[in-house]
Amino acid sequence: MGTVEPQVSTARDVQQHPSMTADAQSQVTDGFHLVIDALKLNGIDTIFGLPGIPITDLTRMAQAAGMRVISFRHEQNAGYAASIAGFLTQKPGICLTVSAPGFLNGLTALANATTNCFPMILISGSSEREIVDLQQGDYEEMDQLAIAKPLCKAAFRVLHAEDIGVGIARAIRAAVSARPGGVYLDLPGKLFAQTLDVEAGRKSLIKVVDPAPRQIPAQDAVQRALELLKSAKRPLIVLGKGAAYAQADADILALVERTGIPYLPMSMAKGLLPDTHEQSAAAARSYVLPEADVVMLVGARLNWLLSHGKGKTWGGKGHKDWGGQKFIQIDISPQEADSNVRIDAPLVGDIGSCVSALLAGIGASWPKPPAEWLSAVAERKNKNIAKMAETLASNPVPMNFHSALAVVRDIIKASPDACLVNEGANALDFTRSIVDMYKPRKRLDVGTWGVMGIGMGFCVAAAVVSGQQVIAIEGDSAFGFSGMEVETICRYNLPVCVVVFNNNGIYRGTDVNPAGGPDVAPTVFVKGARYDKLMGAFGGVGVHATTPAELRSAMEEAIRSRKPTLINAVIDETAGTESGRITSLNPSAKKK
Ligand code: FYN
Ligand code: ADP
Ligand code: MG
Repeated sequence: MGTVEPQVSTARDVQQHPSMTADAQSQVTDGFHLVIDALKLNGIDTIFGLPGIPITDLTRMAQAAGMRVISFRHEQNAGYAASIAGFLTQKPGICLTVSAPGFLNGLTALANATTNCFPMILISGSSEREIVDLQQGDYEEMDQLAIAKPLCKAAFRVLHAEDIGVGIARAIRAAVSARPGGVYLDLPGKLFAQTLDVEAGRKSLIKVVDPAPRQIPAQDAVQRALELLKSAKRPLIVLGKGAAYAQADADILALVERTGIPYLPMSMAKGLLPDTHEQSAAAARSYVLPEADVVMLVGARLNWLLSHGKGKTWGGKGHKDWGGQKFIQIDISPQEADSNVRIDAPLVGDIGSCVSALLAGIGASWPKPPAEWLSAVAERKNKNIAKMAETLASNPVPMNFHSALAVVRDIIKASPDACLVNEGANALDFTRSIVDMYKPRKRLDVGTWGVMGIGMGFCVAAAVVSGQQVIAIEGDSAFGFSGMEVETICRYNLPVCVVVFNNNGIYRGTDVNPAGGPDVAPTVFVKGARYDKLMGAFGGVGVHATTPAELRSAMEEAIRSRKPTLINAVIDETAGTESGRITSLNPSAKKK
């Protein structure tokens, strides 16, 4: 426990203390107020949620107590918002839901947060324990704690008001310490009305001291990593979203620049160093992975996104064969190493501490990688960039992903502080490789699971947390998962510009029903849908754009006005491949 004494105050102090929200007359506080006071005491000032039994009053009282309460139309979107707020701030994002169905709606986001290492706390009200446990059929009956457990880092339930402080403290520590993740906190409806003497209540709260303690790497592990790195002829650094999360931006930049090693940013690590950095090997991905001899992973896992560190992508002969690389892996989780291939130099600790320990060992005179390696990477990269520039310069009719994204690329270049939210299949993959990012933690996307539906939740949270302009590039299918939240965006008047890349369907809009019946193919939507009118319905700005010029002026106007805007960008319905760049993950039928 921390060393800071909980503030003990007299009844008179309590009456004068603006942050203590108890009923001053009766000198009692209750479960509602203790939850709010515990969150505020820990610097948590925003709740993403959806009111209903039994937490409606909690949302009202939180707002009355000066918290920002952002109310959504579906809990999943509130959950995604909370999780990305956690990623952006290193504080657990709070999602608040009602019981059973509301809880389940939030649970997908909680599981996604855990998978992505985003710190988040899902707080759900729950029904009467006695009835739930005897399965007697209560209103919204469900054993939520048991269901949440396998999907999060930790799950807690608070039954007594005097334990709220401990419950919130444990939830915060679990969410942000070591590898961050999702935490579930179950608050039965009966808890909220329980009363406690104000002073006893105050004393029961905990201000968590050092919630995410630094984890200093062992010196021998640092030496091992440095020696391996020094022996490399063709070194490569892979930066993952753990590196972005760590907020060790200056040291990571120094590590890359002082070693002179080419680096590959994972999707959400784009912009950690500007994508235009001369050491970026993003445009030579398929060259550097198999060719590198020593790879240093910084907050990136060798999961499917890195082809599990083996197979053809890494120069292995068959899909299970390892390439010849040796790996250094910097990670806060001591269990991550060897999960897919051998890690020769695991470096366990928080990224800030690990990188600064490496920098201390590297000093000022670290030899640059061999010139042949650097020039081979540069040659590949420049060839790919030139090829890309050619594609982006063409202006086909109808507009395609490339000509539309050439516009987005310019817009982000001109507004590097804007957050870019991105989901879809082709809309995701093309945006990732075409739109350069210039600043850390500005690209927010589908992450480890490739989940669809993060779009509007991420937009709301990014705008609320950063106050900056948000631009979302959405496939028309992806947008559908959270589209109703454009009302939320309008309600809070957030500076969000949503661009829907509308090609009439999932992947593309041209599939036909093989059976010839009246139903359209499963991947096809209403042709020529006007998503812009959805935004108009709630008072935002809707624009129908069929050319890059129209798209450009609509985006520029959205940024200038900071008004909620939705641009229906009409894309060639034949453009787009099945699942974008991960077509190969589709099992192919043996029987045709
Ligand atoms: C990258 N590339 C570039 C640039 N950046 N070329 C020119 N200029 C620039 N700036 C090149 C890069 O070298 C690759 O070419 C190619 O563009 C693609 O780069 P990317 O996106 O980095 O690499 P790739 O192979 O697609 O990465 C694999 C992946 C990625 C699995 C990490 O596909 C990914 O993050 N996918 C997420 C998919 C997802 O979640 N989908 C949602 C579900 S969709 P080569 O080097 O020539 O290969 C449901 O169906
Ligand atoms: P990407 O998908 O970008 O490759 P991953 O989500 O797979 O990134 O990997 C992120 C890794 O970063 C996880 O293994 C996680 O344990 C680690 N991580 C997260 N935060 C920190 C931190 N502060 N210090 C060290 N490692 C971290
Ligand atoms: Mg589509």
